[in-house]
Amino acid sequence: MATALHHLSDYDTASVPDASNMCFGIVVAEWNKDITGALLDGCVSTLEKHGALPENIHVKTVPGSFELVYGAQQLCKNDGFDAIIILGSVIRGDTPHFDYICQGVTFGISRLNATQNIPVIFGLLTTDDHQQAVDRCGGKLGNKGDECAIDAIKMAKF
Ligand code: DLZ
Repeated sequence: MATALHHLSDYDTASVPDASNMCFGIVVAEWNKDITGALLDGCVSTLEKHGALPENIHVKTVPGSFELVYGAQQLCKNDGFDAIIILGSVIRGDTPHFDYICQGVTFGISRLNATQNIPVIFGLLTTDDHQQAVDRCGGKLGNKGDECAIDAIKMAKF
């Protein structure tokens, strides 16, 4: 079966606006921190590559991905942000916990996007195993954190 690969090259990176006057909030989960730390590194370096100043990139941590919704909602109250990014990694286990967390975060972030005035970018890796997550946080399938940075800059200019 053919595999659809989504890389940064799928994006129109030539038309990314200058981010030097933009301010970003990032909420990152501690669970699977080897993965989420790499997502964060990619996200911050891509924001800076497009001009964002380090002092305009504000990072908050939450314990697990389920708390990303609360964290993003809190940041939405600060109208100084041009965009908010959530970063997490949920890895399927033996119980339905994975599905509940993924559904909860997806619903919660969708609701924020429909009700708040700041775009919230969805950087949640939802994988069947650890290796699939490694592949997507700077491995052979790129870095979801980089993609989220591009999304955030573009949506800040929407
Ligand atoms: C409990 C839990 C489990 C089993 N798996 C993950 C995971 O793979 N990724 C993640 O970010 N968080 C996980 N958590 C923690 C929940 O997101 C949450 O922190 C707790 O249920 C407390 O609300």
